Amino acid sequence: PDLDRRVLSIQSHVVHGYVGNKSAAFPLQVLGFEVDAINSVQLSNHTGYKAIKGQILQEKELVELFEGLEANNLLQFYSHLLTGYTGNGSFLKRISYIVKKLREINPRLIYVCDPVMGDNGKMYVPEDLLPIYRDEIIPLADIITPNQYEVELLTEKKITNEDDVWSAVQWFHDRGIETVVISSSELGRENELRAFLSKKNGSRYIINIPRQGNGISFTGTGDLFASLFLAHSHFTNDLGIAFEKTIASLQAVIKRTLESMPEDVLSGKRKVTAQECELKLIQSKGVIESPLVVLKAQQI
Ligand code: PLP
Ligand code: PXL
Repeated sequence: PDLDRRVLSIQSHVVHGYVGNKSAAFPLQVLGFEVDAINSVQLSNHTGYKAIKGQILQEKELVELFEGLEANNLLQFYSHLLTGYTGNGSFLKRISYIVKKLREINPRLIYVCDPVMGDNGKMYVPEDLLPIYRDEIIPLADIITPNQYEVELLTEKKITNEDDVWSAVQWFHDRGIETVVISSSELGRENELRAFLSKKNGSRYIINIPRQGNGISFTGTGDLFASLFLAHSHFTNDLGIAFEKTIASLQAVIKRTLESMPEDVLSGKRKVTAQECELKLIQSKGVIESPLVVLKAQQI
């Protein structure tokens, strides 16, 4: 009965804080999914801190873990594959083998790909990942959740207005992707972000999102977005609703995180530390279980 809710999630692990699997697993579990995590790295903390220590999972080690699952006939249980931050090309290429293998075993497998490459005009993974995402990984995905910058990298076109957005999403649909969600863009009005969703069948939605917290930027929000959207899109065929619930929980987590910040940070007297920006995910369990939708999706 629960066979339809088991995610293989290949993402980062951090000891302290919430990015990658640490950001994705808890919300998925709260929403009723089994999460089988493969940690693509195990680091002390995310890369925004002044020091980073830890280990990177090598492609060969990924293959070993996957072979162990296969040897015990455990691959049959996956309803979803979720991938995020990947730091090296051969590791990423191996993910295309993993998708194909899982889909051979379960033709209904949903692959949610967050093509994590950068944000705000800056790439934070090696450049050789871009053609691998574009040519080998993206065409295998059912759902992708890039941000504006990642869309621009993949399509090799700047996005400056809404028409550009719909041309870009069409580029992805032409490559077979059913659902494209642009998790954030700079196209909103002042102090707003704008997120977009497009289905291959033509349904399109926009949500305008007020910026919270005076330019404080959070890490792990994109990973949280992808996990929430995976879960909510599983429970309804109305992707406008899945989109709204995803944004509702995400905004509530950010609000809860801001509420915990010291006064001198909130008033702008002192620069916020990486640690103070860690998402208050556990404290947000209630709003993950039962999102309260305030920002409505506008259907285009
Ligand atoms: N930060 C905020 C405030 C958001 O509203 C969203 C998405 O809606 C994101 C981050 C996720 O975007 P990204 O993938 O650029 O992290
Ligand atoms: O949220 C993306 C991400 C994933 N994994 C690691 C990171 C980051 C962002 O900084 O450092 C290790």
